[in-house]
Amino acid sequence: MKLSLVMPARNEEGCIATTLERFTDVLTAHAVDFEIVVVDDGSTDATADLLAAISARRPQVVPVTNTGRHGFGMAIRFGLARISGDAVAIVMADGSDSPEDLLKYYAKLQEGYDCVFGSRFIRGGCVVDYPRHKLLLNRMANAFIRVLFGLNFNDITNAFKCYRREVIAGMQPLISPHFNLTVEMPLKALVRGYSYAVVPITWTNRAAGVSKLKIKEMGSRYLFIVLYLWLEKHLSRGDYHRKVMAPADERTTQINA
Ligand SMILES: Nc1nc2c(ncn2[C@@H]2O[C@H](COP(=O)(O)OP(=O)(O)O)[C@@H](O)[C@H]2O)c(=O)[nH]1
Ligand SMILES: [Mg+2]
Repeated sequence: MKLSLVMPARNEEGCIATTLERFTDVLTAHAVDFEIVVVDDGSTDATADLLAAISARRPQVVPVTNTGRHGFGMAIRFGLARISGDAVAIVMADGSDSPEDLLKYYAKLQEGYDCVFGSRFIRGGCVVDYPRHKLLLNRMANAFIRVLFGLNFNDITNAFKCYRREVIAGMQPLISPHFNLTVEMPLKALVRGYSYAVVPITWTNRAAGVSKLKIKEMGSRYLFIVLYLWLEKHLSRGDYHRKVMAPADERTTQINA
């Protein structure tokens, strides 16, 4: 099974080389067939030059430039339309996510799950250096989502998750342009009936560069996407459920078109 990583990167000159080395080293050492689609959209620092140099040395690294509208969600969607793998993991460029955790995801996929989600907030998981105000908001948002959707899973808002290719096809059309895509993807997969496994993961705050998440601007957008999926779950009468969707092949062709 080939694994594609989609990695959004904006002004990550301080982190991108180390992140790519860590992932390529660990995945290569474990004989995983993989590619890393790195989506630069509008970096004004040396990110693009670094990506060109790294991909010349490491052929699994595939840099692409988002020529359309910018934004975290737009960049990931641009990358998703360009993967060649059987499954995809969304991975941050700032080094927050761990390649060892990705190996756990890969193992779970091989057990047959449609999606694999990590949690930083279950036994065995942890956060290192998580900003305090963000942690508080994160826990409140996740508690809200859990109650609204009746979930046991408690880390919907983290982007680092893994999906089979058919699930990405079944999620279309993705509509979030910003960080709210991190909530749209897993909630949509759940509402549309795909299976998932949960594994404990570690998250480490970036060692260089600055966070681009602006919580004030994002609050209403997160709420919008949560309520949209709540409406789909309760009012759409299963119209978008995996069982009534077109065959996966057809949908994959559509997103690649
Ligand atoms: N392509 C792209 N990547 C972005 C954008 N905003 C953030 N990122 C990337 O998304 C990841 C997470 O962003 P980050 O600023 O670390 O957010 P935080 O960890 O939530 O504070 C990093 O890899 C960023 O480079 C964007 O507008 N476009
Ligand atoms: Mg970060």
